[in-house]
Amino acid sequence: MSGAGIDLRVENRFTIVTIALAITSLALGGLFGILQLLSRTPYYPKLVGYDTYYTVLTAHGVLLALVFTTFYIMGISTYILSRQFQVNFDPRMLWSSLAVTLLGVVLAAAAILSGNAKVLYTFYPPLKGHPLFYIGAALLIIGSWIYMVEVFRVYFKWRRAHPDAKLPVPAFGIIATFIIWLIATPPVAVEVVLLLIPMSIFGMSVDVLLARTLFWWFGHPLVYFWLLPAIAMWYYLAPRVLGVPLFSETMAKVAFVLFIVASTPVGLHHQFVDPGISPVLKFIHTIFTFIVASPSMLTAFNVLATLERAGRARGGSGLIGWLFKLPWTNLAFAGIIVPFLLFGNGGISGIINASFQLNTVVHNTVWVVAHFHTTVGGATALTFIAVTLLLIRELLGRELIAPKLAVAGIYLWGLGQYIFSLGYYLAGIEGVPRRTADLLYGGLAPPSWITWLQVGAIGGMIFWISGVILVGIIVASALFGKRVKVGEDEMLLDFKYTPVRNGNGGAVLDNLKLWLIVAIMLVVIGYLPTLAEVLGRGLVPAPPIPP
Ligand code: HAS
Repeated sequence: MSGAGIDLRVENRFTIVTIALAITSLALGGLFGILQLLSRTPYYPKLVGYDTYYTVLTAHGVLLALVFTTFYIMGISTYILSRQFQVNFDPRMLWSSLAVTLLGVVLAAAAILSGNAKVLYTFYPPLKGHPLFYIGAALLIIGSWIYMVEVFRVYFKWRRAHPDAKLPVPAFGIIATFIIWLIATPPVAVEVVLLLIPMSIFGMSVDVLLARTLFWWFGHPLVYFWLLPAIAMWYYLAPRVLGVPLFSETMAKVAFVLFIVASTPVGLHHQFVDPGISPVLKFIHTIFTFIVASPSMLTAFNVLATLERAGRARGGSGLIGWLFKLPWTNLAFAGIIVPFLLFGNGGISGIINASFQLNTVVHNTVWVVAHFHTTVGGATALTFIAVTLLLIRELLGRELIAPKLAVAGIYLWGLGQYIFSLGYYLAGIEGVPRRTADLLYGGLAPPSWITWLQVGAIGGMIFWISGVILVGIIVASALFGKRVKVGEDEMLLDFKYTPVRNGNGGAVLDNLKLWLIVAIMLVVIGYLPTLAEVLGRGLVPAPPIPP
């Protein structure tokens, strides 16, 4: 198996193994998802008890938000960059990064599944889990760093060979993803290694505000680590499926640059109600939050304009006539448009989350659960699933066993998430709390809570069924699909790129070192005063509490 020149067998094998691990995490995480959804919905079957609920919720969040995404991004980044740059990855770096990451996942999963880490995927202290959970988390980060170093080595090797070439958009998105990872991950490593591992082993007391501030320094840019590979694939796949160029490659790169520079100094928007941090600093992070929302809106425009260009090229006319000319039954198109529309849903609720006053209404309610199921569970996860369906044919050389059912599964996922999010947005506005096993409150819960939670559960069951269908098709096709030889001209995901000379404006956009420096400066503006304030008030360590 090679792609357009160099021998890609190692990269292909790594992509197959990591995406197989990602899909396994998706399946397990999804199983925990339906267990908790039904158990927490009033008058639905209690499949798990209150105590197990928090183990199941921790497993669901860790397996999907952290494990599924990390493995998938390692795999698809290797696939994309090796083809775009025609540069081989170092097998020792690939497999050692996977080994360390996998060891971390196994240790954390052992702690969770044994019921000794009911700390949820944000592992806020003073809740204390088993040391293996935190050691596992640290290894997952270290494994991702090993991989990140290799990504940058491959990029610089390509850049040295092509100093004046334009950086292609998909590769730009992947490199931007890891620049954000480079800026975002040190604080959570400090939190886990210097605070939480000593807390879990020696019972050390931990300043909760400091730990949360370090976590959210990492926690929001984490969402763009999840989002950018999906957006990079929208930008690449849409033109290939539709037969028209992307509306604006420059706009795509401006969006990635804005993600790089503004994704990190925003974490206080997760801490609007935290005491001990001044409103001025929270307001500064709010400004950066609205800045970092803008590249998503550029993406909205860029993708929609590309769709319109394609619809009109196919004979569409009038204000919306072009919509009906788009290939809605095409698997690759469905795999772009449904995640994109889900991101419209989740992104707009993110804007509401980020509005200081509105956040006090929605914070810690199931509104936020609707927000992140349509973002990471919609835009990201569904794009990753759709691309996996395409890779089965193009990388594994197997036909999908039920391609039409796969397309239906993608639309069903979208329908289910829209119904789920409707129920949970409206329940959230009414104050229904998240991360809570019993929502009846001994019969005191308002009737409207019950109605909207049950609407959410119907949507959740629909999108869980679509997940079973899609994962089932992925596994069955990978194992039993009819073998097929896919010609290079048939490939949608060949990511082939022949270097072309950059224009002046393009050279500025491609100057990633410049954007890294700007990003670091903005992080200093956002976090130096924040840490000074948190540390300056005198630490208030809280003794650990076993969950
Ligand atoms: Fe978020 C909480 C704010 C994007 C994930 N977010 C979370 C959590 C997760 C998460 C996992 O300000 C929970 C963390 C926890 O456990 O506590 N988020 C934002 C903002 C954005 C945003 C402003 N989030 C994401 C993405 C995620 C993600 C992306 C995963 C991939 N988020 C917050 C805030 C909180 C939060 C607060 C804390 C809440 C609290 O109090 O706890 C922005 O980046 C969003 C920008 C996007 C847009 C949409 C662009 C539209 C597009 C398509 C348009 C489609 C059209 C077609 C026009 C502005 C690209 C029509 C279709 C329609 C349906 C309109």
